[in-house]
Amino acid sequence: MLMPILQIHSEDMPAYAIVCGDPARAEKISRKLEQVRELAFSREYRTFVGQFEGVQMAVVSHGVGSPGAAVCFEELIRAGVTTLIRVGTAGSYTADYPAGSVIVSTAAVRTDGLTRQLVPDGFPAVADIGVTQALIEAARGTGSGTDGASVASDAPTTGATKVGVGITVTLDAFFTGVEEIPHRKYKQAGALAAEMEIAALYIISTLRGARAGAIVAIDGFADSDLAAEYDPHTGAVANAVEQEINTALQALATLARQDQA
Ligand code: R1X
Repeated sequence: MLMPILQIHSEDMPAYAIVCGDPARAEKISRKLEQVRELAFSREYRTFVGQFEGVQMAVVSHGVGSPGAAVCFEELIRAGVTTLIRVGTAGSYTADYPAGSVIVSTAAVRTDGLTRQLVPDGFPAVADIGVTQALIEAARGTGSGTDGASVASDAPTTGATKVGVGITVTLDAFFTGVEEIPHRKYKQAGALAAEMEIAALYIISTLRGARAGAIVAIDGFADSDLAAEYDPHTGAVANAVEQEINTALQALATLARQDQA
């Protein structure tokens, strides 16, 4: 069956998918796969399939923001994907996790408009516990590891990359207007970072019976003046992105092997 917006056929789709915002990043991730094929590049949605450690998986870009990303998540699940991991970027709420860190998102605060049109207020946007555990273990190097960047399981860092685990906030507005976004309250309440798509991923996965998790590379501070200070194009951020990609690939392969056991 042809998915009308992603322009992919369900017959070509594996059960496992990495999703990311940037089509260029999808292409970069796809280079880590074997027997890779590009299935479609429709709007912001670029789809590759291939194998990682013998596991057939897809890599798909979903663009910026929850409504567009939701289209991607819905069509992937309709096409037969059952496990999704988002690899993204986010702004940090804490100096404990500066640019160059990575955070595994256990749940997302739903400040977006999209999920309000899908489920009632108060319904939680939560990650799948198995996917989250696989991400944490891969990030901390207790999994089998994809490269030399892993460290001991009790260490909170991976090479130069600090690994946090906790709640993230999903926003719609990237650049602010005249309304205040209550970053201080999210931070005081314990959220670690803010981004723009995880709530959509978790709500749609829960609604449709798929499982999902997310890992984000920190590329700045969420409550700083973005126009003046935001520079995601640093070596530290690139290193964290590389780390989260390897972590997600490893976690997805581990989950697939667990499913087959
Ligand atoms: O999720 C956010 C969005 O997709 C984080 O980065 C993008 C904006 O640059």
